[in-house]
Amino acid sequence: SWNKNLTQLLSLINQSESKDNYAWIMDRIERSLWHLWSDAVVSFQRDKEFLLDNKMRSKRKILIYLGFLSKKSGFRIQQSATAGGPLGELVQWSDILSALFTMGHELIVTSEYEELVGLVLCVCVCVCVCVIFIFRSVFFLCFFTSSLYLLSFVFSASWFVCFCLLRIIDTFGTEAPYNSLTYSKKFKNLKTAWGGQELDLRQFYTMFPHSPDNSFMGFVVEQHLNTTESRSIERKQQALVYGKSLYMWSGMQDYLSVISKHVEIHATVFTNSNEAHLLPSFVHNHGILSGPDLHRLLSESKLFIGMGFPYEGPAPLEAIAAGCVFINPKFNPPHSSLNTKFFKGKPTARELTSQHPYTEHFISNPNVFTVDISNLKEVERVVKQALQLIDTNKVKPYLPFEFTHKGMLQRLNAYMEHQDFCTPHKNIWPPVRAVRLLVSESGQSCKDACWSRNMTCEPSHFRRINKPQTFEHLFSSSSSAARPYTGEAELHHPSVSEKLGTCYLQGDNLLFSCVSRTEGYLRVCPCRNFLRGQIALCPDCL
Ligand code: U2F
Repeated sequence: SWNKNLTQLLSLINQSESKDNYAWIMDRIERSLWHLWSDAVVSFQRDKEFLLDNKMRSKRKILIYLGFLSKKSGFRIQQSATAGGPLGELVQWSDILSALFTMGHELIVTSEYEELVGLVLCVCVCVCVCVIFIFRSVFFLCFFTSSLYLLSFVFSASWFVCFCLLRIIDTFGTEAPYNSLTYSKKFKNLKTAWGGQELDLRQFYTMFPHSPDNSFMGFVVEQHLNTTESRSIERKQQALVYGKSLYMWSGMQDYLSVISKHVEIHATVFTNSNEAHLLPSFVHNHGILSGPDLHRLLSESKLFIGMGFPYEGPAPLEAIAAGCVFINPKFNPPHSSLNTKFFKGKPTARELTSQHPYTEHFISNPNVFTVDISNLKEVERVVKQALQLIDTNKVKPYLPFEFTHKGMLQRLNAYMEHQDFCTPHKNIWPPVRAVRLLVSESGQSCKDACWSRNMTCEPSHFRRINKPQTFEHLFSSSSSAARPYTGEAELHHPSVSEKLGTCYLQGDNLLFSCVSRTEGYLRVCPCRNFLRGQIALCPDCL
């Protein structure tokens, strides 16, 4: 059944040896956000929407390991939370804990390695003894891929049993060539400390729906003010700059000066007492604010100004939900692990066309303007246009459903109920009826091919369609269709070569990929439709 007892959740976290490191997380869970989880459940029950027949939902034992919060990791995430350090991950961890707890699962939370060893051994013994009954009711959530090496050591003999139970929270995502050890060994630039795990790519859960190959976990966008309250706040001729650390401001003087001709510039940047003079003189700095204060400031502002970093954080969604227009710096050429230090060593070559690709592609005008910030004329034009749209009430606060409490509960519940990486052939999800086969253009990825027909690539069906019959069905007139080449381990298979019309099956299950593409090849793609505002799910997925 659903669990609305906040005290129980907090005491569960409090039992952890390194509980001091959970202060920011506890604060987010405790303050106004908690009642919103309960409201989301009530609203689902009232509307009799999906899943709420409790008999249908299974209660699981979930071990949650937040390795980065351990004392030994030395990352000091909690300590830097009020000094401009990364908060995005803390946001997501708080929300995952809240959502799983609300859903009524039994949680064990730890971030200390020694504690983990005991817990995992205990769980693995159960798994080995009662594998058939237990594996579907145990669910591991492990943070950050490097922790996996530690875990594999702990699991030892039980590793193969436990492997399919892992869920990895992986902010920026993992792509097939980095995930496969054999393939990544072939190319020097594919070997990374975070890759080579050889899991099903959907066992990696990302912050945004970066790629259909991984599962989109997401988080909840915080909204402090109810609509009546926020309507009564008067929007001033002001902009808030997105950058809570001083180093993010380097080289931004000219860009911000142009904007400051039209609006007053505000900031929430952490500075030591001797650093305040490093900010441009026209900036009103509030220092790092608490969630509610930040949201009030957003509701009073018209623009939220990106400066290129941090990449893909929660703040632009909060600003857009508060009614600001987000000025999103465009990247040309796009930033990726091939050309940007921040992404070096991350197991993905995904290209960011702007600071915040989700807002660029899924939200866009009038809430978001993606602009080349080195082109000051263009910046000024866009700022004027955005201000005019706000002043004429043409910009409405917007929050995609997938970032609401209900959206996250719906998604996570579907994953918990349906994703099965232990016997994936038996429990194929989404069901076959949700999927359509499509042949891409030459050199096009399945992600793009499906998207061009208003669908998303569905990687869970690659294995099922990787058969000669698929080609016979798709290319009944082609002579080579009946005899596709097998055993070819290339990222773009299953596919057809444009010149020769030769058909290829994928020879390595670990290389199935929605995002891969090669000039001269037409990809064979499983695509599915999706719910409005919830790309991870489809009508038949619930
Ligand atoms: C992203 O992490 P960040 O922490 O840099 O992401 P932000 O978008 O700046 O903000 C995270 C939260 O911090 C809050 C704000 C957001 O919910 O409301 N906050 C605040 O409480 N007080 C303030 O004064 C300012 C912000 C991303 F999420 C990570 O995954 C990446 O690793 C990182 C680097 O790209 O960027």
